[in-house]
Amino acid sequence: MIIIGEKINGVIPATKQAIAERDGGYISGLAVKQAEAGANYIDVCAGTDPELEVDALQWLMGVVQDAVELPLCIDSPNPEVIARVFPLARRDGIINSVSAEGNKCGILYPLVQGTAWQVIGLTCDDRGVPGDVQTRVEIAKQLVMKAAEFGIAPDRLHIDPLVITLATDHESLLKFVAATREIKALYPPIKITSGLSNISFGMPLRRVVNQSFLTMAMFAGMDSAILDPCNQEMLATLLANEALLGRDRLCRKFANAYRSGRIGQKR
Ligand code: THG
Repeated sequence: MIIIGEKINGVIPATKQAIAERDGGYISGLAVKQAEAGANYIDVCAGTDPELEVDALQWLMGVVQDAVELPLCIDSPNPEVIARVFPLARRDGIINSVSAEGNKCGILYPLVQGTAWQVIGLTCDDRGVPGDVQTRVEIAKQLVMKAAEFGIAPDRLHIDPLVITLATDHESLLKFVAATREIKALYPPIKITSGLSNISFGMPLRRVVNQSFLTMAMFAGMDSAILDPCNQEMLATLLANEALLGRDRLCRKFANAYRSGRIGQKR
């Protein structure tokens, strides 16, 4: 599993405050903690007003890249913002995200043409987030075909089938799983990704629901996830799932994570 660490996001109140105050120590601490917990990429999302976003993201990218060797996952709903901050990235990372909305692909795919950058593609378009499986698969096809025009092969794409809150659609997980399986059947090298927290909005015991979602999504073929690797229960579930899915010979990674205190510590 590819872990994209989510902690440097202005939706988290403490991170928002650190961004507003340009508290570099706090942000670099989050980057280091996520790297130590096993993150493969560090998501950076300013979550500020559009006019402040470029400045904030540029600052975040500098702080994170000075603190850790990991590549970034540049997270903004605004493709122009991503294009402006993109030159500051010091190593090939992930663009989060394109979708079939507006001209997002037309702005962002050319940036990564001829590089090793990867791209997250959301299955939504100008009509919004589809509630059904078939429209999501159709949008994924569009994103793949458009990527091919820029020489971007499916193995560089992470499709995010945009899980809907379970409280508003009781078949949300089932649809996510069906979309995942169909998209992977069409394009075996493609990656499927997801945030973990949307599923449980409005429910009690969100952590339990999120971990169950992680387990079922991994079983269905999810390859990467945007999550908090410092959440030890979540990380333990993820590593247990890896072992159960046959990706951890002799359970060595699981045992090492336990022995080194990355999982199983009392909080
Ligand atoms: N798909 C894609 N990108 C995304 C999302 C997605 N980017 C933003 C978001 N969804 C994923 N990022 C976050 C960041 C923080 C939180 C949730 C989603 C959050 N964190 C809490 C905290 O850190 O305090 C709790 C974390 C925990 O304990 O597990 O709320 O869906 N492509």
